[in-house]
Amino acid sequence: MHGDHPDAVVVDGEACSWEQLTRAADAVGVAVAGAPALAVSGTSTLATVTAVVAGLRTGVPVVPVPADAGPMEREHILRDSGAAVVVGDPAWPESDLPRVPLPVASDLTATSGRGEPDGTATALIMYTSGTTGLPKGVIIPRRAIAAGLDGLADAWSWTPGDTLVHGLPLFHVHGLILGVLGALRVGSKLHHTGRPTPERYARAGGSLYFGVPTVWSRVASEPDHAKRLASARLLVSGSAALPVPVFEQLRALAGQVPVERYGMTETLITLSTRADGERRPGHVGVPIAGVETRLRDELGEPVAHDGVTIGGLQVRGSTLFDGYLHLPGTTAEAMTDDGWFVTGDAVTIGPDGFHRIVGRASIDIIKSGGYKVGAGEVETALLSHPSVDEVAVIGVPDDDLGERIVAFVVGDDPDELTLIDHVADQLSVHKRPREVRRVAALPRNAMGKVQKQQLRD
Ligand code: MLC
Ligand code: AMP
Repeated sequence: MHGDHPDAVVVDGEACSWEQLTRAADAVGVAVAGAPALAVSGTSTLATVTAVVAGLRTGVPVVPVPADAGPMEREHILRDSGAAVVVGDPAWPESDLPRVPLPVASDLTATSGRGEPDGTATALIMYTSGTTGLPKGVIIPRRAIAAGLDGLADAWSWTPGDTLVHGLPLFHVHGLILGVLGALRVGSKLHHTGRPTPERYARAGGSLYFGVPTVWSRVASEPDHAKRLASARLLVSGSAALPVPVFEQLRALAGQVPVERYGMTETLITLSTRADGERRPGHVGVPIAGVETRLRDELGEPVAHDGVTIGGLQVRGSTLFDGYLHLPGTTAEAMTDDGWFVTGDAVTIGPDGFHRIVGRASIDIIKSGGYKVGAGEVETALLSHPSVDEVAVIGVPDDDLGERIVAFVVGDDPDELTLIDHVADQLSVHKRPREVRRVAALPRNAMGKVQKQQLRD
């Protein structure tokens, strides 16, 4: 392969060239070809990258399972997705799916000549939380990934000359699609740091860095490490709002004005400030190529693009998903009659086209450390404990995490640690409440609906 490097892909200390990755993936491809979908535990390892590339090259949809998922959440994902094979050998006692342990002995001749599927084929089924119920499978086609990554390469002047550095989980859009498939599509080197600590970011010596705001806030709070990012070309933040003070600290310490971009699992990344344009604190810039946006009020009427009036953001374009798996009704509800996706985010658009994310329409969607958590999911998990009679879960502002999960519980002497562990027994580790507060009663309105805003206040 022209221009290959022995360390083209480095994940938590393990390195390989693109050719080695391709060979390893094609060996897996032989074992999984024809499966309706493959599941992989999204650990931050080269094995995960290999499994994902195998699925893409073979045309088998990939289901990345959160590496820290509790048994109940994992079982739901495995069952709902229809995955018929697991690549790797994770400790999933409840699953009897056949396994393809890695590495597989390479046999390139068996795969040569097979073409990759076209853009309409499903690349990934990624699970995302809603306000209630279990996470939904988001069907992401190959064409959305290609369009989204090409749009970002254009916005960020991302080239094969870059070395991308990040330490984000390999089971969400940010770490996996942007952070792995982006580097592979552009042909830039990838250095995944394992845990995204300020020290590892400082030592990596890359040109392009990705992080969620929690990562950037931790970097900014360690000035010696932050200063070493001065040699980078571009720092990119996304998945939650980057606090303006963190934006300013990065500018002061690293001499870097971060680029902020916005997206969703369903739409991939749709808005960004540009490497060659203005980077304004608190703003996520303009649509990437192939994406259009508009604002609507609750009645579906247009909202002025005056930089002040807040409306519900709707998007359309080439980066959108193909629907929620097995949920045509939910998919239809998420779209307008004229084909726009309703994001649920409250936004202003300025006369200059700059977007500002003001908040979310629903109090029941929490973003903690960049992870999306549905309040209903955590409430259901807590209600299954015998000492809990009633519960309300909210996100409260947190300097480090953006929001932290707090549960208000009415019940028979519930023990805080027991309840937190009870959630972790079912859901992902990061869906655990940080705090459980015992209350005599939940505030309710005349209709009996819990007044979560009052709890937050
Ligand atoms: C956490 N811990 C708890 C706890 N919650 N312990 C007890 N009770 C609780 N309720 C533990 C953790 O397991 C960890 O333990 C320790 O406390 C510190 O946890 P933390 O504060 O969460 O920090 P950390 O583990 O370092 O994680 C921070 C982070 C992580 C930023 C690295 O949140 C992260 O990777 N976020 C990225 C999420 C992401 O990729 N989102 C993208 C979604 S896609 P221990 O033992 O492990 O130290 C998307 C679209 C888009 O949004 O636009 O990109
Ligand atoms: P997810 O479903 O995990 O993909 O999360 C998508 C949500 O993350 C969006 O609907 C936004 O609420 C939030 N989000 C992503 N990027 C940003 C950003 N730059 N600023 C504010 N919120 C963001």
